[in-house]
Amino acid sequence: MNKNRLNSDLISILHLMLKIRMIEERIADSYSDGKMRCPTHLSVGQEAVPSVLSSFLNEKDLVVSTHRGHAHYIAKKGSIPRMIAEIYGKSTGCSSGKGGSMHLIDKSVGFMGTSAIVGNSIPIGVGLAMGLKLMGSDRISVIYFGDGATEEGVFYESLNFAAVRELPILFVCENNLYSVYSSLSCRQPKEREIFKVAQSMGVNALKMDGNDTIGLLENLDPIVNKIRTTSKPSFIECDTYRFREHCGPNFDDDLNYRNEEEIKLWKDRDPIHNLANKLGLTQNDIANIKESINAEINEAFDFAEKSPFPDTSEVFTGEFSTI
Ligand SMILES: Cc1ncc(C[n+]2csc(CCOP(=O)(O)OP(=O)(O)O)c2C)c(N)n1
Ligand SMILES: [Mg+2]
Repeated sequence: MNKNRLNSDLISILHLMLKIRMIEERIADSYSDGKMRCPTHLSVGQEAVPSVLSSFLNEKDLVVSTHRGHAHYIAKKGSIPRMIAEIYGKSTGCSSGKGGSMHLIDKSVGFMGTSAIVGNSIPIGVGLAMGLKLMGSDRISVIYFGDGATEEGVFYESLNFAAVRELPILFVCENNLYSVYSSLSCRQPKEREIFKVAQSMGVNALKMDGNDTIGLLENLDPIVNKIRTTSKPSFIECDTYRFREHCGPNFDDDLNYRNEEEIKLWKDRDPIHNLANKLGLTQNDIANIKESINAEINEAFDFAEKSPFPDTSEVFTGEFSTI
């Protein structure tokens, strides 16, 4: 990639990472107002992977995600006012106010949904890829999931099916080392690596530093290209870390399930600060970018606050199943 292209891509990625972080921090700051009545899982600290990946996806590519899906939704260009309205339970929300933070969908940009059931969106992303393949398109399906989801049976079935049917899928495992308060080291054999499980099942799989924006940008380009041209799946395991509590707007480090040294190590690896430093941006430059993003966030929250709640007549509409 030439240097100018690299720099302009990195500025856009920094902008997107900042936007995701600022939106989530505004959610955290406003949560105690009591107007967002759904559980919310923030991705603060984990912005790099979806932000970089967005450079290689277009509107027609399909994405599914998890309970921790705000960053994935925003990076796929899902409507921000409609996401905030969804978290406020308003009828203008992207799921008509009935899903909340863990059930985001914006089909107009190929964001096909998130789910509160760990591992549940993996087979949905595989089915979407099968549809794309049958249509003979070069679109791809991206499936985001956490390290905890790799402990679900459906993860193995889905990988096997994707490998044997040669489906155009990018499996993205965001390994933040924890499932709720349980560390990976007490849930999976210490010497086993997640990406090697995918490799052993016949899927092209690599491990990456999920906080190294430049490394991600260089590595993801050929991987996404390969999926489009060969229509075969690839798997990436990206190490990363959430800065806030598992679920909610606060910090849960007082519970001592993560030690101080580890938290500090990952805070030093903050993808936003590190990229801003590498690009030589001053505090003033960052303040200017933040100002433009703030206006957009204010509008989104204003839209959500002013929107109506769904009417009771809508209780049984738009659901997967009705009685
Ligand atoms: C099938 C199922 N089992 C358990 C839960 C409870 N649960 C909610 S989030 C979560 C952690 C999942 O960890 P991971 O996949 O690593 O995602 P992360 O929260 O770290 O982003 C668990 C166990 C659930 N929602 N669904
Ligand atoms: Mg995890």
